[in-house]
Amino acid sequence: MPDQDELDQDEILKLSREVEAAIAGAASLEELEKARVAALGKKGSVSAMLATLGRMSPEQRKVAGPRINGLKKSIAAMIEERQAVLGEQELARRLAREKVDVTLPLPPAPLARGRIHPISQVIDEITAIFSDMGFSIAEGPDIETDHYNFTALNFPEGHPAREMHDTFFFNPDEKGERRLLRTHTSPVQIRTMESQRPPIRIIIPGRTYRCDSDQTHTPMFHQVEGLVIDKSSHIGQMRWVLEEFLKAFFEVDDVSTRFRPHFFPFTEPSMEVDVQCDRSASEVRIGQGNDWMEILGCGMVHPNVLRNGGLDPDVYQGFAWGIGIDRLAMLKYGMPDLRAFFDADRRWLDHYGFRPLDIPTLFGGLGS
Ligand code: 2NL
Repeated sequence: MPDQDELDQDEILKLSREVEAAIAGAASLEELEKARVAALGKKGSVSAMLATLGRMSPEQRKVAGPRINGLKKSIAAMIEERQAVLGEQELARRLAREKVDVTLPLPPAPLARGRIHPISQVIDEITAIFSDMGFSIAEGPDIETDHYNFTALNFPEGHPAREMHDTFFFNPDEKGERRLLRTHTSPVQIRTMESQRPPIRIIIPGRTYRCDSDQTHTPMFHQVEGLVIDKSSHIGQMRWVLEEFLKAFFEVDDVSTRFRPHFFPFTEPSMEVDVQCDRSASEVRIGQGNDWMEILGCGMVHPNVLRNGGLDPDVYQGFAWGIGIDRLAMLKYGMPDLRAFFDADRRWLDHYGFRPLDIPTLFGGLGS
């Protein structure tokens, strides 16, 4: 029969091997923590063995005490060692798992994802072309008076042309005056004549409004008008300016045009301009071909309009024109339905829109 000391020795050795095996067998920090609690925790095996010291005789305690405490220390040291090893293994696994592939393409930044609306693009293109010819850009209010929208532009009171414009009128004010949404950008030209001395060379791109809505008309649309006033402005210059514009805008070397007599109250003579085109392919090609397409209206500024703008028609003469921007955009970029312009459909804009940093210039290419 072994004496008490040997028995303790055996039990201590046995427990030491068990705990050692549990620590060595812990495959993760989590399992190691479980092994630590099972041995050194309040209800752990080593703590239970320490509690037996109280029931021993002083002599027994003298021998067993340092041994059990030694066991506790060596276990703590073992756990620490294993903790370091497992910690490093876990870090290595995480580093392998969380690696970043720097060769993957970046998701596009907001500036690269945004798109410029084709109308804004076409306005920028038109602006670039006329700026290059020495024109300035003028702008004015969308809400106008009857005077600037009609009277000053030589529309007589009660003239049928006023009705033809399908004007949006506001309710009359206290003085009985009715404001309106401008039906063309021409009021801006009158305002410019009043505020600026000739020579005048301006273009006015902007929103215009008419109470009309079907497949080819929207109640709000865009127009660019041009005005040149000097002492010797003439139709020959007008034809040159318009043909240069059409060549630059449609990016072709040559255009053939046809100036047909027409009527506008604000010009005399007035003309509509057709441009030669080819409709044999799926898209309309501007420049050459067997067909004609009406593209703009123009004329020499009516003497009454010069007078209404504060200029003496015996000293000054000028020419002016107006073009629909929306139709120009449809023609150049092959968009079949005008109404889609104002639907705010992201998919449409992703397809037909332009990149914000590709600003149109004559040297860099307008529509590139
Ligand atoms: C068209 C025709 C045109 C003008 C606009 C104009 C302005 C002033 C004086 C004289 Cl202040 N004319 N503008 C002249 C001729 C035609 O537009 O069919 N536009 C879409």
